Amino acid sequence: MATQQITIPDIGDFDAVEVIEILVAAGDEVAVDDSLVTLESDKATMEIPSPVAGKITNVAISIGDSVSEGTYIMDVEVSGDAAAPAEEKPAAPQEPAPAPQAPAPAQAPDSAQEPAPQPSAASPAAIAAASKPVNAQEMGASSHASPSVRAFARKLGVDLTTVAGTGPKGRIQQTDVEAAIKAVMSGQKAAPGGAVSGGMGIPPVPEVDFSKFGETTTEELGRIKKISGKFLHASWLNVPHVTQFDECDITEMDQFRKDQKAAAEKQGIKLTPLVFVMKAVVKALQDFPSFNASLSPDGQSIIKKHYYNIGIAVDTPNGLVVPVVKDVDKKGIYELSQDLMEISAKARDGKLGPADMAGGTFTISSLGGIGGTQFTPIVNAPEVAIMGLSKAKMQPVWNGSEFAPRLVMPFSVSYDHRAIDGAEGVRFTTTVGNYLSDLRQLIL
Ligand code: CAO
Repeated sequence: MATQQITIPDIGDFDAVEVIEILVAAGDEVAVDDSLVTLESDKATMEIPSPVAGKITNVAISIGDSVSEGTYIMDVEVSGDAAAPAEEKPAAPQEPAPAPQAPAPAQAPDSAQEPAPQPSAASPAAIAAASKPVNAQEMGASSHASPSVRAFARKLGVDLTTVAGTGPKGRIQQTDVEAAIKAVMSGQKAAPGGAVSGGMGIPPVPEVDFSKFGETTTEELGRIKKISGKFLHASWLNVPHVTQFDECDITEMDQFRKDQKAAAEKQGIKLTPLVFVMKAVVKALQDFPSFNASLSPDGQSIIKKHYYNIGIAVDTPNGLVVPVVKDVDKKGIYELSQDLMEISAKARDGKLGPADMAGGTFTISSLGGIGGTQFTPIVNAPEVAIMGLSKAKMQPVWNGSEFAPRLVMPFSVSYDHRAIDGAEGVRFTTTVGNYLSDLRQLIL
């Protein structure tokens, strides 16, 4: 066994660089390329790897020392054949000097290569990362940590900008990263500005004192907004959404609606396009059962429902509610209009009970009475799809020989991509559009 003196290899243009971390102690076994010490200049942090495998027998430097190329830092009792006569090259590393690891600019691509930790309600590591998206340069600029600590943090998905360093000059050490993870696991996660991640594993929005910029007033959110907000948030985070946009020609449908309007009014019923859409949607749901379904909680099965209860998003002074019209497949246009009028009135009067809002299989959100061209509704999970209706407009449409005035309604369907493929998504919207363009198909 030969003892080899380890010296600082060629570290480029750096001279008199401070030792900020000693990563080994006498008695430790090291392999080739294991990091021995961390150096920090005013421009970069770098780790010095071991050129040989063996056992550390002496550490000749202390934290805070200044070192340059050739400075003797420690002795290694070289194991096996890797041993080389130390006296041959007493003042230099045995092997061609490995380049110091990652001075600052090199850290950026290193961090950038690894995908940023994905927020996940289920992953404690991702919760630890909760703060703001990790930007490699930002990390380099704002967090004081050695490459090995950065690598450790990256491995566990911890954003170093959220970790308080307890080392010299606020340097973040491995123990700080471990403490940050423990804090998250025990529910004490503190993010910058005192904001709390809410356990959702997503970066919190920074807290801002808006009154610094002008006068403000603070109003508490209404009860319904608070409740629906939680559901929307959960759906937004859990459901991989895709929104398919489409449009359909409802000229004939609307003519039929107008033809029926007077008769309907005599029965106290207001016919709007929505009820026709409900019927067309249910027919399409029968053609595409994956849209009238839910995923099992473990995500391994799809539960197809053989009943057709359509939730209708209703705008009320207190917020959004989604009462459910039951058995739409078994009801005619008048009965559906009656149901719709009743639940809308109940919703606006704040008189909906839990049973009125339970059991939906698919939701429609209609903004067509207000305006807009297209929007991306949020799936009403655990349902897997939702339709958004926008305002129909008269448009010139080419019919093969001339432009004809047609009433065209834009609509969209957002769906859970785990349950529904893109091709299925557009087949569904095309089918709904075809039914709405020619209502006769609904009786086939
Ligand atoms: N294109 C053109 N006109 C439309 C239309 C469309 N897609 N949809 C409705 N209209 C017309 C109706 O025909 C009616 O006009 P007339 O009085 O001349 O017949 C007018 O717009 C108003 O309709 P309405 O909104 O009262 O009735 P509706 O059946 O279309 O909708 C309801 C009922 C409860 C869905 C609706 O009142 C509502 O609350 N919509 C908002 C839903 C919402 O907020 N969704 C957002 C959820 S995400 O935040």
